[in-house]
Amino acid sequence: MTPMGSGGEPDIDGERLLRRLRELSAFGRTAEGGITRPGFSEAGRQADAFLIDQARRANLHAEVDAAGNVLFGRAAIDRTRPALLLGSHLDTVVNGGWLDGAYGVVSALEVVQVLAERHIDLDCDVVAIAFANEEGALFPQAFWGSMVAAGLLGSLPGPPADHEGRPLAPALALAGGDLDALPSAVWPPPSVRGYLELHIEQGPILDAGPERIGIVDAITGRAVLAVDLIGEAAHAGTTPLNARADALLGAAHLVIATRELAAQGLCHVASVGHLQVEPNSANTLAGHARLLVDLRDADAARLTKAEDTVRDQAGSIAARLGLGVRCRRMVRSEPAAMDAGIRRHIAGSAAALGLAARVMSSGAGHDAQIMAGITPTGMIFVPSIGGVSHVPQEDTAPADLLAGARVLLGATLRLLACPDRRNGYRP
Ligand code: HGY
Ligand code: MN
Ligand code: MN
Repeated sequence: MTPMGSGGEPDIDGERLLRRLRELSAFGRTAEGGITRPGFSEAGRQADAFLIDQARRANLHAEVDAAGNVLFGRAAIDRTRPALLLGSHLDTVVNGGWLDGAYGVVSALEVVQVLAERHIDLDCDVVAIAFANEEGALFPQAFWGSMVAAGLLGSLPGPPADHEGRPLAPALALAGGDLDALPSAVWPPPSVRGYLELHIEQGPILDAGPERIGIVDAITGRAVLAVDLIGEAAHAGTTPLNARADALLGAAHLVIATRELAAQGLCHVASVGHLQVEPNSANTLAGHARLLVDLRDADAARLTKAEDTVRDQAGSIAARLGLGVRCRRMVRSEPAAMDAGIRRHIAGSAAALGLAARVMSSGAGHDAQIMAGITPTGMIFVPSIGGVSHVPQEDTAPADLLAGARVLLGATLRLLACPDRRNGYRP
C-alpha cells in the first residue's frame, strides 16, 4: 500500500465539506431553523438522494443496503473484502440540529473521496456509511442501521412500526431497503478492520476548554422503555375523582418517578421526552398515555436495574390509579469502550495537525457503540458551541468542523498503514 499516494500530504477539501453540510441542512428544515428529518421520512430520502448524487458526480460508488443504510466506496461494496468503515447517521430528532450525525457522514464521504482523488492505493476498502435511523424519532427502533450492520438482527425490537403503529416495511422499501433481506446487510466481522466515527460533542466540555478535539474513551449505555398506561376516557366535568382511571395522571407520576431515579443516584440520567395522549382533549380524561422513558448509565448492570425499577414503578402507579400497564423495551445499547489502539492513532493524527486533544467519554449514544461489538472502534469529537444539541441552535465553528475532518482523514491513513490491524490496533 502507498498511504501517501501522489502529490504530497492528502488533505480534505474544506469548502466542499462545508458546502455539502449546508446543502444537506435544507432537507427537513423547520420554521424554527432546525431540522426534522427522521429515519425513513421523505426528508430522509431526499437527504440520502442528495449525498448519493454528490458521490456519483465524484465518480464514487453509492448503494443502499437492505436496512436502508447508504454506503459509499470506490467500487461496488463487497462484504467479503477487508474494509475500514467510517460513518454516522443522516436522520435527526424532531427539530434537531444540522450537524448531529450529518457531520460524520459528510466527513466520511470526504475521506473516501480524497483517497480516491489522490489515487491512494489501498489493500483494504474504505467505506463511508450513513446508518439508517440512529435516532429513532419516527420509527422508535434507534440504532436500526448499525444494529443490522453488526448482525444484531435478533435484538431488534419487533415488529418494527412507527409511533402510530404503521409498519416499517413500506417506508423501508421507499428508502431502497428490504425488510425480508436484512441478513444481506450484515457485515461479517472478519471483513471489518475497524470503525471510525466523527461527531459533534453535543455537550459543554470541549467548548469550555482549550482543546479542539475529543478522543472518546467510552460511550454510555442507553435503554428506552415504551410504557403504555391504559385508563378509561371519560367526561372531565361529570366523572367524580374517585371514579376515574386517568392515564395522563399516571403518566405524570411516572415522569416524576423517572427523574427521581437519577436524582437518587440509581442511574446517571433518566428522562421522559415523549408523551402521547388519547384522545388528547381538554374536557375528556385520557384513556391512554404512552411515554418513552430514556435511561443512561455507563454501567450495564446499573442500567438494567434502572429498567427494572421503571417497570416496577409503572406497575405500582398503575395499580394505585386503576390503570392497565404495558412496558416494552424499544432500545438497549450497551456501554462501549473505544479501542485503545485506535485512540492512540486518533491522538497521533491530532498531534500531527498541531491540534490539542483531550480524552473524554460520551453521554450521547452513537452507532459507534453498536459497531464496537464487532470491530475495533474509535470516535472523534469536535466542540459544540454552548454545548447544545438536539435543538435548532446546535452549531460548531467552521474551523473546528474542518479540524475534525482532518483528524478523521489522518486517523484513517494511520489505521490503513498500521501493520497490526489484523490483530486489532495495539496501543
Ligand atoms: O440520543 C442520543 O444519545 C443520540 O443522539 N442518538
Ligand atoms: Mn442525536
Ligand atoms: Mn448523532
